[in-house]
Formats: sequence, structure tokens, C-alpha cells
Amino acid sequence: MESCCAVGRCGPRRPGWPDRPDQVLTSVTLRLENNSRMYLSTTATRKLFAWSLNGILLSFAVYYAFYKLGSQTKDVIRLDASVAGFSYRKVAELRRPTLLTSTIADKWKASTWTAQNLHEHLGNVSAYRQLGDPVFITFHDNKPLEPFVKGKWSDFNRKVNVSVPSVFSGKGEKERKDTYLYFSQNIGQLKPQFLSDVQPIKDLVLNDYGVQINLWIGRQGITTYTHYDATYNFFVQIEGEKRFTLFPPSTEMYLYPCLHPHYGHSQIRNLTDIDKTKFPKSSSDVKGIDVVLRSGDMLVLPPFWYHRVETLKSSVSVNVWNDAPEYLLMDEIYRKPIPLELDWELSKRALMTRLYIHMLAQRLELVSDELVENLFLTRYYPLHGFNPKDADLAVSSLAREEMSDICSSVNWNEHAQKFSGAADRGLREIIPLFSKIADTSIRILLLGNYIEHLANTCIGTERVYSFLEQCQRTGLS
Ligand SMILES: O=C(O)CCC(=O)C(=O)O
Repeated sequence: MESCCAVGRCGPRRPGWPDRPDQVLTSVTLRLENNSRMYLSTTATRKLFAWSLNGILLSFAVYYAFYKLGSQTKDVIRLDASVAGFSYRKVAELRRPTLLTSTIADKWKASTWTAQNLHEHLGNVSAYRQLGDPVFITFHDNKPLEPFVKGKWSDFNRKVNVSVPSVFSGKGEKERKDTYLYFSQNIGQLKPQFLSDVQPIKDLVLNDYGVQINLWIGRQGITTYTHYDATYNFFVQIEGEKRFTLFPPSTEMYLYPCLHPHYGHSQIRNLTDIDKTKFPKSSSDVKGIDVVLRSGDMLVLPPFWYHRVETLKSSVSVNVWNDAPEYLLMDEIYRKPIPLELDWELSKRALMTRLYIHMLAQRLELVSDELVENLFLTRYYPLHGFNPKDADLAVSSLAREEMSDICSSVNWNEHAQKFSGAADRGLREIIPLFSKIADTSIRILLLGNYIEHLANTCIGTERVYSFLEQCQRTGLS
């Protein structure tokens, strides 16, 4: 059976951007400084960078500088991007959040965008609207909602047609003070002029696939909730101010399941005062790194870093997403066949899936029981098991009985002997791909997504919760 990609994969999906300029690589010459005024940019160092064309030496120096600065300050690293030979790619590939000034975006016509001139060029825009709540979690348009979720799309997203000044004033179709409007759109879908206003851009285009440029317009108070993206992100503040709060991929964020419209986002609403009964694996607060972006600043945000973004002053921003290599790897993994047949009876499919997950974890030197327990307790339990009366998920009692019967009646050893050959053939295809994901936290995150995908594809959306619940209750080994 070929696996399909019904489940959200490595992070909020991005539609492709059709017109991509070619990329050009430049050698690296950097001037580094950080908030606390610790300079690496002594004259000697700069001369060394400027004179030397030795890539290895330069890379070593840059790595060393990031290591030194990163270990001595909690602040994000700051660099001046105007130095000759500066490379956006090198900085992005170091995967450390970095704030750049004097960037290529200073040359954009877009750097002169204001609410007024954008209004003249854009006319009315289709903005997301929320009443009473400035925190935006999803930006989806009319995607079919999985049967797994109790809500309707209207609970998650509403859009209204408004002018740019209305987006800033919050006065959309209703004159309510607590109306929050947020405009976020792929620039490729706007008039061609918008793309020409963000030229030159080739230095920010790292791949010849999966690149998207977006425009964000919103008023003070609007907040994009904590989530990760499977993309390198060059985020340019054109007007106003935004505060990014950043968390490394190793942070336990209690993500929404992949089948939930909020997937890729944290379920924890208040990271500074965490409810330990609902989210027991967290410490009582999770401290992020705050970075304030002002007009002309560019944040280089690495893939899989969690970020929460608050608009401090009414804001216009443009960003460039480039799919991370992990995104491509997962694409390849999701296309590999899963070694079972969909016309097998349910119990056989469930047992095979369970065995497959167990062997997959083992081959990646992880303890399968811990992996599945963690997946269930962090993504699923808080949404349903914690408070079934107020639950967000549609979990049927029939599915729970079915899964409980299957898992309690089986002789695992006999089953494992029978199917391990087939499982082994499937795993030989995907283990080398998972092994290429160097960062352990990212690998475990994406493995969790893949396990959800296996359960969804092989056993059915409405049984995913009960399947994982039973696996964590009975264990897999
Ligand atoms: O600016 C925002 O509100 C959100 C930006 C964001 O999440 C991103 O660029 O990935």
C-alpha cells in the first residue's frame, strides 16, 4: 500500500511560490556584534575576514564567533549584513537565530511601504478576523476539517474583505473595538508589482524549490501563537515593531496533533504560568529568547525553532520561507510504501502498525514505549483525556472498545515473528532517511508526526486517539 500524505507533516504546509529567482552563493565576510556589546569585529578580525578567501578558515571563524557569543549571552546574535561578501546562506545554515541590520531589504522598494501607499496598491484585502481575541493560531483557508476534530472551520478562521487602513484600525465589517484583523498572504498571489518591490531577493532564496514570500499587515496587539515551521525564515520588518519570542526545538511544547487544524502549534496558552496538571512534563514556565524587530531589521529564524510573534506597533512585514532539507526528507519518507494492506481486517492492521512503530523506534535507537507514551501524553491526552467533557477531539467509545479488545487479546510475540520480515523490508527504505536528520530533537518531533501518519493511514482517523492510548497503556515492547 502506498502511504498518502493525509496528515500534516513537518509543520504548517506552505503552498509553493511559482517564480523563483536563481540563487547565488557568496563567500562570507562577517562583522559580528551582540546586544551586550561584545565585539568580535576588531579591525584585525575584519581584515582577516576581508583578505582571506579560504572558505574553511572563514567558516571556522564564524562558527567560533557564534559559539562564543551564543555561550556568553542569552541575547540573539546581531550582525551587520552590509559588509562585503556577507552570506545570508551561511548565516541561515548555522541555525542560530540572528538579527541582521543594513540588509539587502534596505534596497527594496518595499522598504518604503506604508499603510497609505499599500492601500493604494492593494485595494481591499481578505484579512483573518477574530473578535475579542488578538491571538491568531491558524492561517488556513477552507481546508477540509478532519473528522477527528469536533469544531467547524468557522471556529478557527473567518475572513473579511477590508481596506489596509481598516486592518490597522481593527474596524472591519463591525465597529467593535475588540475586532482583530490580520492580513497574511503569499506575495506571489498578489499583483506582479509586489514581487518586483522586493527585489533584489536572490540572496534570500536558498533552494530552487519550496520558497515563499509573504506580506503580513496587522495592528498593535495581534499575536501569532507559538509554533514551528519546517522552513528557514528571513523575516523583514518594514514598518512598526514586532517581538519574536523564540524557543529551541528541544523545548517540550505540547503540540497539537497532526490531525488537528492547529498542528505545529503549542497547546500551552500561557508559557509563563503553565498548568502542571494538564502539561506535567513542563517546568512551570518556559523561558524564550525575546527579540524586538524594528523597521529595517531582519531576523534569520532557523527551521523548527518555536516562535510566538507579538505586534508591538502597527506593522508591515515581509518574510521569505525556504523549505528546510528535513522537509524534503519527510516528503520522501511519506512517499515510501507502508508494509500492510488496507483491505486487511482492522485487528491485523492495528497489530502490524504497532509492530512497525516499535521496530522503527528500535532501529533509531529509541525506546518505543517512551516514544509513544510521550506522543500520547503531550499531543493527545491534554485535548481529550484530561477533560473529556470539554474535549476538542471526537473520540468514539466504539473505537476505544475496538482498540482495547485488539490490544488486550493479542499474543505479541507470535505476531511479531509472523510480520517482522515485512516490517523489516519497509524499514530499510525509511531508516536511512530518518538517520539523515542530525538534530535529535527535530528527528523525534518528525518521527512523532510520522507515527501519527501511520496510525491515521493504516487504522483510520477516528481510531488514532484510541490506538495511541492503548499503545501507551499496554506498551509496545
Ligand atoms: O509575524 C507573524 O505574526 C508571524 C510570522 C511567522 O510565524 C513566520 O514568519 O513564520
